[in-house]
Amino acid sequence: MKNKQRRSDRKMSGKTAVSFLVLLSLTAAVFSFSGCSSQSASQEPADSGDLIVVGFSQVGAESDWRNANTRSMQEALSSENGYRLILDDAQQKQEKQITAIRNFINQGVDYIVLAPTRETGWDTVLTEAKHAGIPVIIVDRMIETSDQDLFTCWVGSDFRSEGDKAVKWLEDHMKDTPLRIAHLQGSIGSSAQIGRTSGLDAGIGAHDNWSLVFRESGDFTQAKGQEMTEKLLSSDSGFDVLYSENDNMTYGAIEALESAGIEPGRDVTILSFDASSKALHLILDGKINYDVECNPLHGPRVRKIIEQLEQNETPLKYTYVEEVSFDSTNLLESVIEGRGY
Ligand code: GYE
Repeated sequence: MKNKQRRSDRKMSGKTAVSFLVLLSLTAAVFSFSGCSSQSASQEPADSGDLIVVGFSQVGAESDWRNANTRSMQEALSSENGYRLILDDAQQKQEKQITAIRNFINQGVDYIVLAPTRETGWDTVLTEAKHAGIPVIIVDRMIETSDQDLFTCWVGSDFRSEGDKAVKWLEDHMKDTPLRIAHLQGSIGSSAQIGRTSGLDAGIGAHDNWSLVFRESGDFTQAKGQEMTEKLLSSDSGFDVLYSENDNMTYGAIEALESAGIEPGRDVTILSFDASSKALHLILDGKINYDVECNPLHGPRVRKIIEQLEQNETPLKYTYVEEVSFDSTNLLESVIEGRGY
């Protein structure tokens, strides 16, 4: 088995490299202090005995969804479960992810897991990983590449179908009403943004009496969601619906609306994505009308894929997670309690 072999090779070469590194880092410590946490991707060789070493390049910490996703990976790929997880937080920057992947390659990790900030621009670095013989598992968002062999498999959500669900809910609940729609987009170029935006665009294209009155990116953060909603409120556009591509931007939008004396969920129909427990409480409070679930708990799914690869089995190339959605008619307290994010 390729990766088991890699682990034993690493164990041997790691011993030499580690003593060299101890010397090197002692010298370096005299001159500098990097402030890096032990979990970040450094140049240190991955000497972890029999543990399976996984380098995880995470998008950032921009949302509750993202933090739940990070926790899920940490729990599933823990040392008790036989893993050493090297987590790198890219602070929503693709360049940082590319550097992290190169560091993982230099460290000789067994697997690379990538949650990509955006869809395009991965071919060069993934070719490097391929040449190093390191399997790459893509998680959450998708990448766009002409060479499907640059990654082993992908697990995540169908973002276009999430957008379609929100549009369908609007059709069902606001029937023939003319709708002025304000749109908060996620991080531009990410699959989550592309899919959710294309669902809305298709909906607008299919209804003569729906119009898009505002569109800005809130980068999936609460602060920017609030800022962009304030911008919307200071413009002249009236709006009936706010289509917000994640819950954190929605929380920011709700703050801005309430400060302006507008009742979210009543004066304006609010559609959101992720369905984290805080947002589900806001449905019960009547402030969010509809929330499309996007499940962040990918840790066990990634672990299962790695276990398959360790057994020389071939995991499915694409795994779409099943997801539901909620409004006040199907949401029960018990759903929120057992949620995990
Ligand atoms: O919806 C958002 C996060 O890629 C599905 O990224 C993920 C999105 C999620 O920041 O909250």
